[in-house]
Amino acid sequence: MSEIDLPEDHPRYLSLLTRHRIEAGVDKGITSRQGLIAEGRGEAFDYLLGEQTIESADEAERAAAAQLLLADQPVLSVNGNVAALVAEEIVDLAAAVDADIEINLFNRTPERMQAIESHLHEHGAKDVKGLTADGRIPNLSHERAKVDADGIGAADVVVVPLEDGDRAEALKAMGKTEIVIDLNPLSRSAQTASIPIVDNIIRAIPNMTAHAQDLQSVDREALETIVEGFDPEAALTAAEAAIRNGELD
Ligand code: PTJ
Repeated sequence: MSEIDLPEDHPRYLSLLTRHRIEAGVDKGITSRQGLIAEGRGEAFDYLLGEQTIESADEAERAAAAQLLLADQPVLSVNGNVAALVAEEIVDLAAAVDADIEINLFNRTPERMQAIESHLHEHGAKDVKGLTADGRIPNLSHERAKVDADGIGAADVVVVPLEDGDRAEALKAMGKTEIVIDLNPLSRSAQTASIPIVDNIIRAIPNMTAHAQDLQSVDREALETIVEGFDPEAALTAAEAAIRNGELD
């Protein structure tokens, strides 16, 4: 038995664990109520994918790990859904690729920023960025424009999970390489990404960490070959085909 009082081999385990974590996130002041709606939308796509990491997503996760290992200053961006779902897993990925963790919220309030910072600390994070907010993403009018100048502001590679596309577009315009995690292959952020990962974040982040650990001792040239060999268009097409044509049991 585990966090949700269900055996891990139960067929609905991951889906129920996800719901439980999101609900707990709302209770703890981490996740916004809109986050519940976002989770529902994600679940529908995941259901159509068979609640599994499809081959093209695994390839994207490997390319993302290689890209993060190549980066000078990678940052993992965390919102209220990400913090609730994968706090510990984000800390592990940050350690595996030597990345910073930065909180960036659509519904930004000091209370939620503090609650998420504490939650990440409870799950092992040492330094959490985002609260200084001394930088701005140009041409973005809402709260998501607020970044740390030495965090997302200075990053060359940013992991952008679970959000709609205007910040993704603005970050791209700043010349940053984006890795997007989103179960909707048609979302603007997935379409904007250099590496779109169409997978549930609850599976994607641990798999990226596992790939990063496998690739730890690989030389730069081989890492570059993995990144260059990745085709974002093909990954999105494969994900959309899996969703549209998936055979449900
Ligand atoms: O915490 P805040 O204030 O920054 O707000 C965060 C939310 C998620 C509420 C905000 O970013 C939002 O409204 O996002 P959207 O526009 O609903 O987009 C969320 C995207 O993430 C949708 O395309 C969903 O399909 C997708 N998604 C939801 N849950 C998951 C997911 N993708 C991967 N894994 C999930 N578990």
